Amino acid sequence: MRLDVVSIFPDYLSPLRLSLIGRAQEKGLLDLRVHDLRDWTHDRHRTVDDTPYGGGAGMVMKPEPWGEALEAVLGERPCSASEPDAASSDVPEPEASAGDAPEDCMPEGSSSAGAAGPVLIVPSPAGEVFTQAVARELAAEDHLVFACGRYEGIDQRVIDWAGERARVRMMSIGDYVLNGGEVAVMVMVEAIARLLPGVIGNPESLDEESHEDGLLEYPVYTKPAEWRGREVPPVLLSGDHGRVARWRRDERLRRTARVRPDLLAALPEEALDRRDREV
Ligand code: 6GU
Repeated sequence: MRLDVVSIFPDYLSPLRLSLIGRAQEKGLLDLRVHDLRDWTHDRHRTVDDTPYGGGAGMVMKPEPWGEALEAVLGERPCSASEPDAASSDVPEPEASAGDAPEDCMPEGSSSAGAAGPVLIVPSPAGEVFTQAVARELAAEDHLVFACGRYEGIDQRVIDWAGERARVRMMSIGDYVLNGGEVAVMVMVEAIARLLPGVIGNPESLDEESHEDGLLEYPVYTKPAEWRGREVPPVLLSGDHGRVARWRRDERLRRTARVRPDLLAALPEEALDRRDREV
């Protein structure tokens, strides 16, 4: 998967070089590129903001640098030989003339069949809420571009213009306000990248996680069996896999009812059986 992030604080994104996401990049599962918006300014002060039309507090990000930045990262499609995909190396490919990009690499107008083009994600507290379901949708894409706004946001015309060359999604990570999109992008990239095949060592560990099936996860325990007078629930030491599974499901149901009754209420009818309803 190709990921581009445009920001006036590219260093903010450096934690993405660490840990599992960093390793995914080394393994070629992820091609993450962070760009400095100011590289697309042309004045001496590398200006990216200006006062809002109509007045009011704060500053608005100017459209010109964003237009050039997005032209560069949305247009620059990984359709030549740039995608690290070992499995496809034995598939015969029509000879690609190195250097000149084929015209079907541009997502303009009627894009070629199959290639849906990049998704542009604009982090904003005014966006739709980023959920595990959205993370799953985005994990199926080939190319995501994140446009990090600061100040009061980006001139709306940039978003409208981008909508003609990419699928655009304004995304919020929750009902609170951050100073800019960078931290939200870190959150989204981590949530998306861990769903890509090969990023997480044991993919079964994804199945019963909170927010995958609408229930929160069960509490977990490890050795020692007694710690500071507190014992591990005996059922977990019983070796009875059926009882363990039932206990874990009960704990998930109880925990969800206690801390997130909204999630329980949103479950489809068939998600709970008669036994579940007795908990
Ligand atoms: Cl994506 N951006 C900002 N600035 N604030 C937020 C947010 C995003 N999501 C929640 N709050």
